Amino acid sequence: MAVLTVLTFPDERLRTKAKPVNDINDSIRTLVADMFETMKAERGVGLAATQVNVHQQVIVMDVSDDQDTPLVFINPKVIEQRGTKINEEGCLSVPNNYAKVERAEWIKVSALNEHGEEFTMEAEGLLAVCIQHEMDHLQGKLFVDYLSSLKRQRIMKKLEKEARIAAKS
Ligand code: K1U
Ligand code: ZN
Repeated sequence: MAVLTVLTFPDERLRTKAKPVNDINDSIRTLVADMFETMKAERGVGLAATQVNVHQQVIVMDVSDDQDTPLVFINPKVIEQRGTKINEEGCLSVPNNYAKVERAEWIKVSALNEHGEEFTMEAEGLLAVCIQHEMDHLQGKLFVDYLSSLKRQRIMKKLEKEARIAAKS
């Protein structure tokens, strides 16, 4: 297993639309294992393949308190949704920045797991937020896109400055 590099906003590769996976094979299962390793190393609760520069519709997640409930969503689709709720969000691709985002409060998702089996899942709370956030990544969308242009520019300048400082040291 390997810890992969997570792309950071405003990297244009984060804007790539992921393609559906048409063959769930060992290379997809290796990607899934590496994504879990990366998510844990970065102390996240979710990760989309887009964030590690792989443009296929693969998401890993574990929102459980004990980090013992891994979830894999391949080619996910929201098939029902209800209500709206505003929640604080973070993102491993927008490090150390948090903002309030409005999303559906309850969703029903269908997807394939790493064995190619179809499942549906109902979600609310952090799980629902995280699924919607990760599905946005697969469409090339980031939580900062829900903010005002001024707030997004501020975050972008701050992260670009941090990247310049890191490159010098
Ligand atoms: O970068 C990512 O897509 C992962 C992201 C998922 C997410 C969590 C919560 C709200 C929206 C999106 C994170 O893991 S953010 C960091 C985190 O570990 C965390 C955030 C909120 C609650 C618990 C953990
Ligand atoms: Zn994210």
